[in-house]
Amino acid sequence: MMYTMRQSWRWYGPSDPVTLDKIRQAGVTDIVSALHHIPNGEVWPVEVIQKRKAQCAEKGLVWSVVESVPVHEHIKTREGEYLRYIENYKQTIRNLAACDIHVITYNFMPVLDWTRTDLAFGMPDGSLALRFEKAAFVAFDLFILHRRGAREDYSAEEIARAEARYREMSEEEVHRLTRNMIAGLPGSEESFTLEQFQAALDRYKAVDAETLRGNLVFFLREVCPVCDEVGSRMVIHPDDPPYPILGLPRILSTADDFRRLIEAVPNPSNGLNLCTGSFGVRADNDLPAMMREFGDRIDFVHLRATRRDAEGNFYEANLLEGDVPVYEVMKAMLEVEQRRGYRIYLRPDHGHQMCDDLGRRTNPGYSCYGRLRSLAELRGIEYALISSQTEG
Ligand code: DNO
Repeated sequence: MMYTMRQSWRWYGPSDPVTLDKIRQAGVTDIVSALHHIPNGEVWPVEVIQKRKAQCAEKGLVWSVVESVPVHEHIKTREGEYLRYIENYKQTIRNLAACDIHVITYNFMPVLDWTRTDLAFGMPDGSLALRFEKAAFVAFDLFILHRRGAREDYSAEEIARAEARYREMSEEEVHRLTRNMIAGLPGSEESFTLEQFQAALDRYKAVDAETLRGNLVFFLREVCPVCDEVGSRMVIHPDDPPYPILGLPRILSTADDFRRLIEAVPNPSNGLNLCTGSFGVRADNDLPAMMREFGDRIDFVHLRATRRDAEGNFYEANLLEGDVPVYEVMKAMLEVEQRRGYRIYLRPDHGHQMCDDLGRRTNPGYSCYGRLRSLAELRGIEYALISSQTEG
């Protein structure tokens, strides 16, 4: 059986409880990783990249996708030493290319990378999922963080619901919620105290969505020519969740956002990481259509399914039971791959904590069994798609 997708797996490095020996047994060929110990904004030296590559190669795996080279906050707000950080970013791109790593994931979300209120939401089958609960989130914003001006962002009904939710929280739950919000989920690289967090939010006072978009365009106009030269591609990860939170601007939540980005920066290296779970939280994102429209620029896909409700809550569902039309996305992806003659890197994302991973330390969303389950399902879909093509 020839698979078209390049099966990959996120590995957080030597401290990841899901080791390379286990990943090898998942049957993937490629590793998605990052040098998490290097501070945001600094250059990734060739020797350090090579060392990580060698660790993977020893187990027969290839480190081929970076997730992420973080974009320093000063680049997002265009202040302080942002020009130096951009030069450093360019050097990192060159160094990665010298080590044959050409797909670079990044995001342009202010302050926080991805956000969840609950990291252990009980599913009916006994496994645990990640969840974003609107009322808990608003309760955090209004009654724990006491963010300045927060009340203006919510309706009277949302405030009442959050107040009731807050009143029923135990001290322990308040503590846990606070940690989930500001202590940094895996990969986000930054964590805060409540005071630091408010200060970080304040730095975006004068940065509205159009300013932030302009800053992203400025950044890409600087780094994309370097990528074009060394044959690499920057793939932007969408906002998660895909709407404004905490008064912060958002600029990559819809198909139109990406359309605007490639109009402003048409370089071939300006690419997209199609994260179906993030985009899929919005009912107005047509994921198979996005795969078809932007396919030429999609080198990396995160396949996971979220399930949303009318109140604005969502949780990470079993892959085939969420709002994401996984079969149609895979079908569109296969068409894109065949047209381009390119095998897209795909990784299972945010699995449930289940089976032997329950009760063990796992990086939230990055359990072993949950992701294995998703990967097996993805393979099955592709296997069936390819088999039915050759039948016809
Ligand atoms: C969460 C991840 C994100 C992603 C970054 C990319 O699980 O998908 O943290 O890695 O946003 O820069």
